[in-house]
Amino acid sequence: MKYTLIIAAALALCSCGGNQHKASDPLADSGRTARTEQLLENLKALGDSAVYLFGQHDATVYGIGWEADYTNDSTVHTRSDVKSVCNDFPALLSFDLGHIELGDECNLDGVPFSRIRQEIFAHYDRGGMITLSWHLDNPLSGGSSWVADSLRDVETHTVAAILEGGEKHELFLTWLDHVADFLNSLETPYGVRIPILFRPWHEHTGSWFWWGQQHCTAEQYKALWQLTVSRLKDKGVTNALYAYSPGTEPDGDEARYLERYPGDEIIDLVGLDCYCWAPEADTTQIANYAANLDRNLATVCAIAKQHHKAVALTETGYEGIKTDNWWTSTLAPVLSRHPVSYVLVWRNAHDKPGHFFAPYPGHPSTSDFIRFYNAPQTLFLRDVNALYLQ
Ligand code: BMA
Repeated sequence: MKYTLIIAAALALCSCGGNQHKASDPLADSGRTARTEQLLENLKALGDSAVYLFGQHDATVYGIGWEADYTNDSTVHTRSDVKSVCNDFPALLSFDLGHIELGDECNLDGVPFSRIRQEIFAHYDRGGMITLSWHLDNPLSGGSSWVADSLRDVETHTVAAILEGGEKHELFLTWLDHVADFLNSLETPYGVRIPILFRPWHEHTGSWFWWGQQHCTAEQYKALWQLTVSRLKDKGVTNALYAYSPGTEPDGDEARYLERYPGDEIIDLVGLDCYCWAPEADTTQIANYAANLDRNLATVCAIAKQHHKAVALTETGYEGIKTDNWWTSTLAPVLSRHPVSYVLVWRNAHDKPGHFFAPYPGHPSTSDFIRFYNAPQTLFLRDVNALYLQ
């Protein structure tokens, strides 16, 4: 059944319909690589099918009770909590570029960028898909992505300061160039630039990040996107798709969802970040999450259709997964009503107790997660590999 649905989806996730291991990496008319455009087509096709990819942030670099040995290359892509539970990797891996702008060796969660690059190569070689977020620091205050109350006045001026004419514009261009260098460095030994879904400036409908709702105008936010995409393009980036992923603040309202939408010429995928934070299996809060997710996904999927965009649940999860059957009783039923291309859960932090979003061996939701894994609709890495074998 699972494979019938997969074949019905008729996809090859990152392949260009032929042998991906060839030296040439042709450009499409859009100026991006043909493989990057193909990834977009595949994501759209997934949206038209009943199946969706499962992904996790930082899945292969650490989990509950372990952290990869970053000094040992042979440990690349060998472990993840998801694999320990269901003997398969997520089809989609997500990593974060926060602190690449500073020229740091490691990202904000302590993962070396060199390791992230290796994980990306390994996952691509295995037929998986990669997305990158960017929790960058504040170029004006020197603080993090998160707004500090004591610096509120500065934070509120940051987007204006990095746009053209602003006092931090030149600095910010160098920050974008670090991102461009990283994306351009994702070239395989056989000359292929690995297609990436880049997802900066996320959850901007809330105000916890310095690019959030209360810290810039809609015009400034859109200009920030324009600047980002045009600078990366000028720097030769040909392997990036761009995802727009607000939080749930639009609350199902199309106009609010689109208030800061940078435009069809910039965005490839529309999404939504929506979390379940219920303490100790609070059934009312879990039901509220499901209703909230349902309402917001309906809007995002409608917008995707109108604008001919791919669509995904770009971040979700129940922190601590405090009910045993959350996967098949809460998440899957909502997803079955909305044609998303993927669902991504956030990280299993090794150094922040209780901050995890996928089960690990011994966690009470493992058997439910295995049911979710076996469901016909969910695609993990092996399912995606099966597509290559067609
Ligand atoms: C957040 C939390 C933080 C983390 C950040 C970037 O949602 O998980 O602990 O630093 O994402 O990964």
